Amino acid sequence: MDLSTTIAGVRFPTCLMNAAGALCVTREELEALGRSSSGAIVTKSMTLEARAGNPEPRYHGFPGGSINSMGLPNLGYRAYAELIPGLRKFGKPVVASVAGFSEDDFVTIARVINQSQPDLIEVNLSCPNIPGEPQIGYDPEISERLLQRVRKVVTVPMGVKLPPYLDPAHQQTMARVIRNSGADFLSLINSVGNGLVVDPQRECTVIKPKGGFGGLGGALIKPVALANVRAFWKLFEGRLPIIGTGGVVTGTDVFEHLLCGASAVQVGTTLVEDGLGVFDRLGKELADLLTRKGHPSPSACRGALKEL
Ligand code: RRO
Repeated sequence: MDLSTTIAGVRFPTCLMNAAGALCVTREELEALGRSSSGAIVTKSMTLEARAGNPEPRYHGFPGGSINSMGLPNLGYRAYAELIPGLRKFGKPVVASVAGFSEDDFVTIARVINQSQPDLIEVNLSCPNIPGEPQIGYDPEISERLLQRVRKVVTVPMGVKLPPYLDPAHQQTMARVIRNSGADFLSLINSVGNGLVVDPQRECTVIKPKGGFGGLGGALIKPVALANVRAFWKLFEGRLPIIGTGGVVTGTDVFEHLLCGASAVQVGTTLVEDGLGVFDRLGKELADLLTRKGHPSPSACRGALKEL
């Protein structure tokens, strides 16, 4: 079955891809994504300068999901600007994830990265793991100003990676921000920030930074991810493409994201846990499920969730 999808006019050979942060920091990792069955190469969120990230242990997987406080380890935007043209040979979209510590950082990075011609830019407003730095996406005013500035320097499609919102009022406010910023797509959701996982045996935290607090991912966040995909799908009446992220472990999870309104799906925790073979498995599971249910393509069931 053809699992391809189109987002903001860009064709993806399959609707499954890595989430920013998962196996996508180094040239080797990005090229391995290029050779894999991922439908895109999404980079690690990049900052002005290269960063080693937070002290280890900073990622912990467990049966229900994962907790991380990576702290934005990345090569710095200049390195990615040099790498991106060479990644295009893999024949799939390259998505540059842009972060920063100030509004000016985002604008500087976006301007230069845009010139290296990724197929899309994803603006990360939702890193939960920098000590003392609140998640930008929880401040609508700063988010709007920042996005409007970035929009002015970006000519490729611009998307926004948002944190999870747990109240419809917050989703409505952010939908207004997104509308006013001219974003071309949304990626929903980043990890559920500042969770805490405890090891009762050792009576301690499982990651070191920030006293053990970190972003939650994997199966346990699926309902929050689906709720945000669905809420924004409705707020934009299906007219703004959404990449669903959160809790994708099986082809059925992908299907649920599609039903809620996603045009494509990113895989984070399960990619880190299972490796690059996950895209073949998920693709097969999704194709089998769609065939069994009589849906001709992923887009045929997009947003088609029935309400009781
Ligand atoms: O690097 C991280 O700690 C990180 C980032 Br930038 C992000 O956006 N989401 C996340 O869970 N971890």
